[in-house]
Amino acid sequence: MNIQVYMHPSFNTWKYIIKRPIKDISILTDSVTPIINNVKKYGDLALKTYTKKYDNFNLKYIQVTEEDINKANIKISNCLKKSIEIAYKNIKFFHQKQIHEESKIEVLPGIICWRKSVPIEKVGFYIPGGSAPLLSTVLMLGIPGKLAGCENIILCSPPNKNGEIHPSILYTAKYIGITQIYKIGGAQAIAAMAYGTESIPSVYKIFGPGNSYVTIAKQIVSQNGIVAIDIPAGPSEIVILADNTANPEYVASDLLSQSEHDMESYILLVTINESWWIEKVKSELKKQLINLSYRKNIMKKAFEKSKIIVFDSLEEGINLINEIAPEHLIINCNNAIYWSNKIKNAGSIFLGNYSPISIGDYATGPNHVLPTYGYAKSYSGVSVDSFIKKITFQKISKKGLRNLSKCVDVLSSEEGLIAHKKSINIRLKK
Ligand code: HSO
Ligand code: ZN
Repeated sequence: MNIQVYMHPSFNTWKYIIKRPIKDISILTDSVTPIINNVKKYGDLALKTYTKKYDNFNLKYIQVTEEDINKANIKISNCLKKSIEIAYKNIKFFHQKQIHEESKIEVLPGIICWRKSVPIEKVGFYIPGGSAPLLSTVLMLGIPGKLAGCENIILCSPPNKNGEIHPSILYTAKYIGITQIYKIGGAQAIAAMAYGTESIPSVYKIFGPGNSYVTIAKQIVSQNGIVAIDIPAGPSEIVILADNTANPEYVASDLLSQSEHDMESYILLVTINESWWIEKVKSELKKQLINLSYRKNIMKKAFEKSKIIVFDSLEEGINLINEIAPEHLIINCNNAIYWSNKIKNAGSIFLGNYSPISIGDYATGPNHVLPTYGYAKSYSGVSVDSFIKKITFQKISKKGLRNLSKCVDVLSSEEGLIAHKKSINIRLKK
C-alpha cells in the first residue's frame, strides 16, 4: 500500500490535496436516460427486460410474495435475528427523540400561527444487493420512515441469479413492517419508483444508496421534478484527526473498515504525530489487510487514492477538515469534545479511541445514511425529518387583521401589488 504523505502542506495546496474525483457523468447519463424512458413508457415489460439483461434472471413476478418472505425467515439464524433486534431498538430509541410537536405561537393579539409535521405519504427505498446486502440500511431508512408515520413504504432490491432478494434484507424489511417489496435493481428500480409501473406504485421521495447508475438515476428523476431524493450520494468517506493519544492499530482498522465499501472510498488521515507513529499506522494497514482477503481488491484500490496529511497543530487539521466536510470524522485526540466543537462541516463525528465508525454503521442509534462528497456543508444525514414535511397554519381574528393592516398596506404598495392590500381592507370596512 503506497499512501501519499503530505508534510505541512500550505493553505493554497489544500484544495488539490482534498479534492474528490470528478466523475464524467455524461457517459452514465447517456446509459441511464434510455432506461428511465423505457420504464416510463413500457412499465413492467421494461423492468423484466432489464432484469434479464443486468441480473440475468427471467422474472415472472416483480413483487415479493408472502411465501418468499416466509422462506427467508427460515434462513435467518437466531443469532442474526437477535442482533437485528438490538440494532432496531437502539436506532428506534435514538430517532424517537427527533419527534417534537411545536407549540402554537400568538405572534400578536389575534394572530395565532403554528407548524405541523406531516409524513410524506409514499416513500421508496433502494437497497443494493450483491456482495454486501445492506440490511443495516433497511433499518436506517425504515425506522425513521415508520416513526414519521409514512403510510406507504416500498422497497426495491435487485434479485440474485436465482431470482431472490437476499434473505436478510427480506427478513429485516418484514421485521420493520415493510411488506411491499420488489425484485428490481439498478436505474430501472429508481425509474419505476419515480413513474410507477403496473406492479410498482410511484412514490414522492426515494431513499437509499446504490452504484453510480442508481445515483445518476436518482439525480435525473429528481431534476425532472418527479420525486424528491434523500441526499446526493457518493462513495463512503472517512477522515481521522489523530494526536499522540490515538492508537495506530485502531486508526488503521478504521481506515480499512470504510475502504471495504467501495474502490472509490475517500480515505484520509490528518495528524500532528511524528514519523514513527505514521509508519506504525502504515505497517498496521499492511498487516491487517492480510486477514481481509474477501474484499482485498476493493480495499487496495481505495487506498491508492488515500492520503496522510501532517500538520504542526490540530487547529490546522480542523480547518482542513471543515473544507473537506467528510461523511464520517473520527476525532482521535486528547479532549476530543473540545476539538469537535470546532467542526462546522461533517456528517457524523466519532470521539476517542473507542468510537469506531463501524459501531455507528450498525447499532448505536444515529443514522448511517449521511452526506458525502462535501454535501455535509449544507446537508444533514437521514433522520425522521427526512420523512416529514411541515405545514404552517395561520388563524387570524378581525382584531389581529387590524393590528397588521397598516404594515401590509405599506409593504404591498411598495411592491405595487394593490389587490393584496385590498383583500385585507375589504374585511375591515365598516
Ligand atoms: N458506512 C456506510 C454504511 C454501512 N456500513 C452499511 C456498513 N453497512 C455509510 O457510509
Ligand atoms: Zn460502513
